[in-house]
Amino acid sequence: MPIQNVRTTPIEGQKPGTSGLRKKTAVFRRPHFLENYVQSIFDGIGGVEGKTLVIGGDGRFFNDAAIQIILRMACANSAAKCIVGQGGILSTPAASHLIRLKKADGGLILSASHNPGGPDADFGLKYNGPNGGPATEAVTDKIFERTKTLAFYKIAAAGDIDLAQLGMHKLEDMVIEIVDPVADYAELMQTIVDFPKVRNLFAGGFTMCFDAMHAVTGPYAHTILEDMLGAPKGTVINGEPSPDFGKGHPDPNPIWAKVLMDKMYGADAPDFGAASDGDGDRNMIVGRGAYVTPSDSLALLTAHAHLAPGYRGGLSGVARSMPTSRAVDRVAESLGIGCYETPTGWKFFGNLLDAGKVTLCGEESAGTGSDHVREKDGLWAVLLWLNILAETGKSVSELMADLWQAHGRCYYSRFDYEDVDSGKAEAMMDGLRAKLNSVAGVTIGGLTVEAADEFAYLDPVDGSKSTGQGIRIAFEGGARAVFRLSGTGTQGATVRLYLEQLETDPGRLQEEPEHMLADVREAALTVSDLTAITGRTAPDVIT
Ligand code: VG1
Ligand code: CO
Repeated sequence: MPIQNVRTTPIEGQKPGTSGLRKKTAVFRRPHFLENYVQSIFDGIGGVEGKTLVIGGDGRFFNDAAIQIILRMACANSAAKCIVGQGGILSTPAASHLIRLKKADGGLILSASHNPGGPDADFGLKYNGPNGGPATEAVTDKIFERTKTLAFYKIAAAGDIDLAQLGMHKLEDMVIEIVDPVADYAELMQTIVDFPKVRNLFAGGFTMCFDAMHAVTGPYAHTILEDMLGAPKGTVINGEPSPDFGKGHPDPNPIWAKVLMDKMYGADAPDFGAASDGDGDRNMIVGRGAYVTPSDSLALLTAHAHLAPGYRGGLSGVARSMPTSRAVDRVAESLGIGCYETPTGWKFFGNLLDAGKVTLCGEESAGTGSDHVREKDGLWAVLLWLNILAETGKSVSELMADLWQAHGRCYYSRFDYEDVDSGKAEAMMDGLRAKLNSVAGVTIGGLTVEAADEFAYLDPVDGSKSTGQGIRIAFEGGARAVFRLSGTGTQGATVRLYLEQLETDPGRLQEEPEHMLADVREAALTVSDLTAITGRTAPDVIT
């Protein structure tokens, strides 16, 4: 077999972040960069000899070329089989499902998620384990350690595989199966959501706009929403995946999904709007004139999931990432089910899901999911919403008003300060850290600090501990500010400031979030000295 053992040297900076390794595309295309990282993954998981891997990505620039390299390397490392989405396409949740369905040993997902794509933009790669979920920290640590000692990588000297051709292919001894990226996923959705009910909803004239943002969910949404559920053609917009996402920023939030927002707040707004991100794991939900924060969406889905066939028996428990608002905690309490608080990043939900401790989980960053896969799942969340809208006959804003009446409303907002000098961002976090022990009881800008700490997580399933997961400051009266540094950026540091204020007064449930969060924002800026230390007077993005 024409296997080459290529001599290489360790490349710095190959430490996986919140969700795999993300870098500028140009960095990924440097000599040996991708190859080193792939070999480190293979070595870090104990080799791939005889194993089956699922491979696919969000279709961004370099997706196909990178897949060809990965296939040649899997072959040279004696993998038995690779299952690849046609055209190299697999949404992140669909890849997770395929790993589980085909009982594969793991998968490689090529994506930088909501980051822009193109030769001058971002690329990413992550490894998911046999449960279909992102590698745990123990595994990513091993991969990173390997990147520091790597001396050789193995690659087969072979030509390209035609990724457009469905069916079985061979690369030396390795089998490559090219599969329809949508079919199995669509089938799974039908076991969870009441398709006939949602079809009736659309047949009755219910209108919707789904913005695929030129990213991977286009084909999934066309098939499921328009072909299977009978939503009129044109319901899905920007449904053709493109390597640079139509030069857009495929991040489903009110800033980047402005076209959809304008539609939903305009005169002829459809009944329901939704969007998904680059790799299809995020979702944005918006009703007619009613944006739903991801934290509230998680709470709403928790309250009503039993209306969908997949969750008829109720939920075993729920989990949210630490910065996600505590709205879901209040719903969980009323349902009498467990509620877990984990660090940011989907990898921390895997053990809870595997152990059956939780059924639903979510993050403030537009991620919601359940035990049907081991990734967050954008289109699934949209379908579950549709099921709930169909069952209740209520509008999005009516559902939200009911939820707030019953549980109070957690006003919520996230401020992102992007491309901050890393040293300054660290200095701000250090400054906060130094105050943690002395700040309780102190009144800042009218709010009194109740408790402050740096979040650490003890995994209740495997006992592993993750420290340094964000600084949280709780104030009396139900306000909270959380500070973290992003682990997905590719340039400088991104400071995330998460603000929350609980309101239970029935007369104050329809206020402007900006107004309701003014005090906690001031307190957070004061206690952190953010403006003085980073030089930033305003966030780049508010969601
Ligand atoms: C961000 C979000 C986090 C999410 C992660 C990956 O991480 O805050 O909630 O899990 O992106 O999502 P960070 O470290 O930048 O805050 V995705 O859709 O980019 O895979
Ligand atoms: Co994503």
